[in-house]
Amino acid sequence: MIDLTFSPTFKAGFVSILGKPNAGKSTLMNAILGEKLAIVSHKVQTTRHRIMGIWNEGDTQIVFSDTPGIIEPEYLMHKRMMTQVAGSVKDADVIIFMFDVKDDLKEATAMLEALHLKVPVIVIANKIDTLKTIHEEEIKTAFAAIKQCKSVLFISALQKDATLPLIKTIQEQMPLHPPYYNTDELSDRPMKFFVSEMIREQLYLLLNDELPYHSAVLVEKYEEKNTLTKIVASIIVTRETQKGIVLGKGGEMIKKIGSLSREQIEKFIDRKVFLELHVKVRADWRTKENFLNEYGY
Ligand SMILES: Nc1nc2c(ncn2[C@@H]2O[C@H](COP(=O)(O)OP(=O)(O)OP(=O)(O)O)[C@@H](O)[C@H]2O)c(=O)[nH]1
Ligand SMILES: [Mg+2]
Repeated sequence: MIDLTFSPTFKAGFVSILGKPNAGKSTLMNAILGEKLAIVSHKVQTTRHRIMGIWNEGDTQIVFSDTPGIIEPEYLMHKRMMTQVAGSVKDADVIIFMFDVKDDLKEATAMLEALHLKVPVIVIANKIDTLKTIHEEEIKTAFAAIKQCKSVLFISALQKDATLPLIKTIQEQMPLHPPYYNTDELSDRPMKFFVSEMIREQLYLLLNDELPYHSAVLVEKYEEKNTLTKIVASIIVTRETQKGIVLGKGGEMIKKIGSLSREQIEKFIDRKVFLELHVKVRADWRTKENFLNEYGY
């Protein structure tokens, strides 16, 4: 139910965060919301879904969408990821275009231009903590040449305070509109989704090379018991050899994945969790409609 007691001066709108993989989009959304909604890793293509994070304060509601990094799709799952990006662009009142300040500037402006955006764009040069000198004027001039570009901000998404000027800039662009979601809601996604993401995050953090890219997580059971929440989930991989790696010697790896995921889930839901993990092999799940549908892509 939407709260209808909002004032006529209420502002609300959708803001999509776009950019290359690993730019820091999920880190930024988490910093803005002060809550870890989106998983983060040092690897590219961590985010696979559009995840809404709802920012409420006073007479403003900003519905952020974290999105998968923009890539040239190589298989069906990638195509579905890019469909999520396109959907978030269609809804947006404002776009945040984020790039790593170490990235090639020409490539970054070319990517933004290729998106042919119709709404105001706020450009964020992220990870300023990683460079000694930043050529701010050169970057500003390059983006000023793009019509929709309203401003360029230089931040480090790792620092929470960094998001304050951004919020102010977005607020100026928000249209008068009643809230889209209840003002106490934080996301559009159900708990099961966050649970599967928190397990997937551990795969990105603990497993090397290709494995995270061949994996999906499916929550099979989510039951609230009296004193704890019981969760049964499956880690899906594409080959038997990968199953062996996920299990590890004597089951060491799956134990580690399980206990680290459980810690994260307990922190998130503020309850004790019993987590049971299984590993399943589904060859080519990333290219098969039925599996992608089943796994939420
Ligand atoms: N040094 C530094 N690292 C950052 C900053 N912002 C993000 N990172 C790191 O960059 C890596 C990628 O961050 P993510 O937030 O997962 O990036 P993303 O754009 O969501 O990536 P995809 O989901 O793959 O598209 C992580 O290791 C972050 O900790 C920053 O301002 N400074
Ligand atoms: Mg991400």
